[in-house]
Amino acid sequence: MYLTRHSTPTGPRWAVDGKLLPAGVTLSALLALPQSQLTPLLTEWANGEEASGDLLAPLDDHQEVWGSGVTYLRSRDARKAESETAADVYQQVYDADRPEIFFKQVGWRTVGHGQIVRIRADTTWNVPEPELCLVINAAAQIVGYTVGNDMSSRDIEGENPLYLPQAKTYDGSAAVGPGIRLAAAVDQTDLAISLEIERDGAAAFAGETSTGQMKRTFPDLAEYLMREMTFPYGALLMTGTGIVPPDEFSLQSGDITRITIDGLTLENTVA
Ligand code: DO4
Ligand code: MG
Repeated sequence: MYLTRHSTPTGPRWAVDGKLLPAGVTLSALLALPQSQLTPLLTEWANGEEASGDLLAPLDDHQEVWGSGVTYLRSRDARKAESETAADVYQQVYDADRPEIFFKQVGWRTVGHGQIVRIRADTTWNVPEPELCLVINAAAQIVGYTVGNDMSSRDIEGENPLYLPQAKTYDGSAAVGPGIRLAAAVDQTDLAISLEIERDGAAAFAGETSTGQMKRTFPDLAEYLMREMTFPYGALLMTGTGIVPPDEFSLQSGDITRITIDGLTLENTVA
C-alpha cells in the first residue's frame, strides 16, 4: 500500500494507492493507530475518488523528521576526512552501541518531491544525503518508509561537530517523498539506493549503495529514537547515508538531485 498527500482546492488530502481517503484523515491520525488496525482501515477506504493535484511532502505539521548518522562505512570515512580536529568522534560513534540520532526538521518546514531544496549562503561545500526514511507510529512500530534527502553543509560540520545543527537544519534542508510505502521493518533490509545529480542537463555525480551495507538495523535506530520520547503522531527517521560524492564535489544552484530507493524517486532542484 502506498500513501500520498495531494494539494487540492480544499486543502491537503491523503490518498492510498491513488484513491482519496475521506476528507479530514491525516497522517497524524493514521500513525496514532497500531499497525494491526492501519492496514484494515486503509483497505476499507481504498475505493475513494481518484486522487489528483500536486504531490506534497508526505507528512503533516505534527511529525518531526529525525536523522541518524554514521551508519555506513562511507559516511564514517567521509566525516573523518572532512573533520581535521575531531575525526575520532566519527570512528567512536560508528563503533559504539548507541547510534548518532539528531533532530533534522519539523514537518511544516520539510519539502516534498518536485519542491526546492537549498544550500546555505554561508557555506562552500554542500551535498545531498540519500537516505531511507522510516515512518514510525506512536507505538514505536515501523509502518513504512519513504525516500529522504538529508541536505548537509560539509564545511560547517567539518569545522566543529558541535555545529551539526547548523550544517543540517535550515530552510530547505530536508526533503522526503514522493509517498510512503507501507511495509514492515522486516521487508526493508536490503533495498537499493541510488543518487544522481544533474547539472546543466548532464550527470555531475552518480552513486549507489544498498541498505544491506548499513552497520545498524532499522528497529535498533527506531528504538533509540523512541526510547525516552513520546511521538503521539508518529515520526520520520532518516537512517544515514551510504553515498557521499568525492570531496571536490559541491552542489550548485540549479542542480537536480534524484534519489531512488526500490523504485521510489524523490527529485528536487537546488534553489
Ligand atoms: O555525523 C554527522 C551526520 C551524519 C549523517 O547525516 C549521515 O551519516 O548520514
Ligand atoms: Mg545524513
